[in-house]
Amino acid sequence: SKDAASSRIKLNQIGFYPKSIKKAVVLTENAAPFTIQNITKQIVFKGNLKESVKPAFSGKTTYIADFTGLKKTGEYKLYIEGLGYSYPFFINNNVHQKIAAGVVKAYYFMRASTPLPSKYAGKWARTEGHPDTSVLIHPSAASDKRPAGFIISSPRGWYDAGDYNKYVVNSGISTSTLLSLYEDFPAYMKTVKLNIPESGNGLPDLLNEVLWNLRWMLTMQDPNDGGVYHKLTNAAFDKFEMPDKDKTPRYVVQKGTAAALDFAAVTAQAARIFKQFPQQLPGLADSCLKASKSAWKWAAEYPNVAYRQDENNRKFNPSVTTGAYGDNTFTDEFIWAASELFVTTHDDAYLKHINLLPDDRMPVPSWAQVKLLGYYTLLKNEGRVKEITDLPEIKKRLLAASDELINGVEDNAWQTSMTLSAKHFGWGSNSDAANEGVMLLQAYKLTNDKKYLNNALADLDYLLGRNATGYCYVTGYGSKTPMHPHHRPSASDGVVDPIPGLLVGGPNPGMQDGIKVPSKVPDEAYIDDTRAYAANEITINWNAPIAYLANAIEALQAE
Ligand code: 9MR
Repeated sequence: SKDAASSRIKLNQIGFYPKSIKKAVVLTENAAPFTIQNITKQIVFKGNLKESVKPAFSGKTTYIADFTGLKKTGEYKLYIEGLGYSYPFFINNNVHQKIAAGVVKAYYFMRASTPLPSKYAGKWARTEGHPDTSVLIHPSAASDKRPAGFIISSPRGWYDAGDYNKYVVNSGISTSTLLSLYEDFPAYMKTVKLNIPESGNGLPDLLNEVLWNLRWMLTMQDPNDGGVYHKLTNAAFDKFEMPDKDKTPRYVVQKGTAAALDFAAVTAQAARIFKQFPQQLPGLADSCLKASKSAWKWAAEYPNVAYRQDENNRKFNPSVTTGAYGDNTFTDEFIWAASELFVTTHDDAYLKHINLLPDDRMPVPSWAQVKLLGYYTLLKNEGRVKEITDLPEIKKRLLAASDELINGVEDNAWQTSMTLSAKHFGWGSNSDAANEGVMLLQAYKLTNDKKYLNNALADLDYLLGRNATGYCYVTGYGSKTPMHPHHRPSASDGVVDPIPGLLVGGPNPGMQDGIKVPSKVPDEAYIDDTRAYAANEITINWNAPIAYLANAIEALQAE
């Protein structure tokens, strides 16, 4: 129809807050006039496109439609003569509330070891997969007390991604980011209802969901020495089938320093949060802290044990070919775990031998780069940890890195931190966009400077449609949304719609999966294809930062 949405008008397909900056980006040839129309096609706002100073990575010039001046709540479309209408969007005070809850609810759908009844899962109801009550010690993990073939129970947890394995390292940043969301915005997160089996038990639902994974993580520690197994996995990735169909043996593999420290960080953080709920969870905080301390002790004794899958596969049977999450540098993990343990215990022994400023790099967090998670924790407890002499320098560096992240954003084709550098477009680029937003929110919390909040919101706008492909990258939300994520249940359940609330990896010109993307331009290198795991998979560590970003922005809007 003549009202069909123009693929050349890109905007956040969910919407905008009355008082927030509102921009669409248009691929066109001139600074034409535009209007915003309500559902009865009345014009409520008029403006002119403005040519962006810098072109997009593709070389194309973009045009910005700024309608910040429109503050009236309602449902609208943007219209440009000759191009047509945009997708519809809303302006209202809690415009991201639904999607923000949805990206947290997504974790429920990732639960291992439990059926998902339709009462909570709707049309995506499924039977239980992977009880994991009978897991084998892999030869790479054999010890005197737990020889190869010894059986442990390690149920619960979230499936990592499109696959059905459970990895401690990746669980670390994911679980912690969700815990931080609660820790930083408790009042708002107490209001977020997820309709999960534990709802109504007196705990905030976000924490109920986190507990599903935390309880699994606790079983990944060997009580005999405090060491933590790197992952619980099938020997090989299984077929595209529903989780209950997989009956192949499950193993826990070699212990490692990264797993121990990420585990120590999460359990230390969990200890101080769950301490607030002694009635509902008697003893849990103490168990977490005990587990954290013994994992820390193990890591101090074995400070340099990398998980090297290829090496193990030359030595042990069966070989294990699932995700490696191999990381060989542990400086950042030590900083993170020490920071969490210090803030929880106030025992300065943890920081004593740690150089908090080993280099001047400020990498946006990812599963392998967790230094800033430690910095965030120290900075948000600034008042309580004054004795840390490096703290002013850490704060200075975080603000400088945030400024650097948004330097030149006004001239940028898409007006976001994400699109300022092609370097941001690797495997899981969408999680970098979200983590950039999270970092900007830390800067905002430290300074109250609106430029950080506005740019965090721009990163959310990017993820929800204001980008080169025009996708709202969260399944089940927006008008143009991924239908074929690389996700076994979504592809095997016979339901047309994928499991909702999942952030796909996003543009990645690397094509490590061998699936040709329509364009190798960094921010266009995306395809909505089930096979494309390097661009269209979903994972718990990519959903966590968008969960933080979307909910934090809702919380800050309400303040
Ligand atoms: O997200 C991980 C990415 O940073 C790595 O480059 C990639 C290759 O090692 O692996 C990604 O993690 C995958 C994991 O190994 C297995 N589950 C799916 C994850 C997302 O693709």
